[in-house]
Amino acid sequence: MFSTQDTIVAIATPAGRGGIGVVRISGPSAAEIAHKLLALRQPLQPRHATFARTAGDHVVATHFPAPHSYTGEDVIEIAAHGSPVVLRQIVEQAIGAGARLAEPGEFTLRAFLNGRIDLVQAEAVADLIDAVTPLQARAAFDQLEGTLTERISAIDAKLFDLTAKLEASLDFPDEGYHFVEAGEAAAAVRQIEGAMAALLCESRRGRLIREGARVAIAGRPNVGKSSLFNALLRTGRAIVTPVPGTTRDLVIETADMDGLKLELVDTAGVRETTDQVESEGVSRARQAWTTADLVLVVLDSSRPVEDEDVDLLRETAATPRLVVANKSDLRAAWRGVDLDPLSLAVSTKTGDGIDALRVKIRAALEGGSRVTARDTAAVTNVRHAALLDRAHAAMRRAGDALDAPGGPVAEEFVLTDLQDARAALEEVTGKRTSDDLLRHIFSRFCIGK
Ligand SMILES: Nc1nc2c(ncn2[C@@H]2O[C@H](COP(=O)(O)OP(=O)(O)OP(=O)(O)O)[C@@H](O)[C@H]2O)c(=O)[nH]1
Ligand SMILES: [Mg+2]
Repeated sequence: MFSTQDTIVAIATPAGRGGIGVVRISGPSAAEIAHKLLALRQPLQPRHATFARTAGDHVVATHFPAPHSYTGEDVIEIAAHGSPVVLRQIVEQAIGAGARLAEPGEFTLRAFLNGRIDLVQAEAVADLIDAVTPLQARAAFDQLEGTLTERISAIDAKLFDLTAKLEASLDFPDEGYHFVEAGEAAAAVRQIEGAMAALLCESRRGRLIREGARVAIAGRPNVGKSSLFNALLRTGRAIVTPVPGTTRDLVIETADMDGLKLELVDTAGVRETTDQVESEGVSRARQAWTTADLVLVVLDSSRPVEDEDVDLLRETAATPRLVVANKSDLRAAWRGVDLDPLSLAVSTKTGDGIDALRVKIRAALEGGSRVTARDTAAVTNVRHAALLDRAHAAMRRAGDALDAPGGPVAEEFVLTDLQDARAALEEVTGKRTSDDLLRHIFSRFCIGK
């Protein structure tokens, strides 16, 4: 279904005006099409920038001959002035000369189909483009470099070795476990299972890097939720007034907290109300807490604790949360209140405790495993995590079968599980794929990539 026989063209730079804009042509007729378009007297020199003219602009064209190009095919890149009109004209002329408009991600798809990169690397390209924090970009770049692929290949190599020995044993049905002892096989299975578990363990951290976390702010009216939201974002994004019930809708902003992408959600203060608008706001607030990775429960320490505060603490007790006692610049009205040990005093007015709160937020989200810029070769992608999970479960079944109390079960059964594990690993790197999967993965790319 995915043909690489034709030549594709697209604008590779973002939509809109810019200093320069690049049109990329890839495929067997790329050079020929460029020739017609640029009215060249001589062929373009490989990897040399050549000044040329199209019908409507002065351009610089570069030829990357196959296989040493992004797609592994003949590629011509034409850098023109960054005018959408001019760039569109060049694309139209290329189409007139025999090219076809590229689908989203088709250049990268071709790089994959031509064996330039594997599926993990192709997905990393999209992640790199979508990265909003330096840490996300770093994790994606590591995957693009093939670090994750290497770790998976190392596991797969051991699995292959074991599978081969067990398969060979099948040819000697009477003896059983001819080329590898059952005990030895069990040890190998456990070792592979351990390596997979280690990768999976990092996937929570990886997901945090890639997808970021949602942090919702909860509390009664006027405790300073919007003030805290603004303080954490260092902006005046949400409206703050002395009037209880100021915030009525969810206010959502993305923040970069030391490289961690946070989606911060300010919510309406919870209270019993007959106001239709406010009551809708309160129900949205509750919904936001339940879908958040972490809830910041804000209390006002300058006012005595009331039943409603206790209710709120009880309501959020089961969700991962941090209790924030705001307005520490005012005289404290609390005495002997039994608060969550994780609670923290802050003042959004003076900025007191805000940095300490940031540290606590990160620690709470990371759940013990520090997310650092080093060693980011983690599993960041849900697709990869799901497949590794499947492989891991299959290895556990194989291990249990080998360690069965009545003696190891026959090789055939163990082999089924090992093959299942291998199939899952091969789906991660794309050795095994389907058109549907590829279509799904590449549909998230932009055109021209
Ligand atoms: N002294 C003092 N006042 C604060 C502090 N934080 C917020 N305030 C004040 O408390 C009032 C309410 O602040 P908001 O941030 O609007 O409170 P909120 O929880 O978002 O209120 P609703 O949106 O009505 O639920 C405003 O007058 C703020 O200036 C603080 O740390 N110290
Ligand atoms: Mg508010």
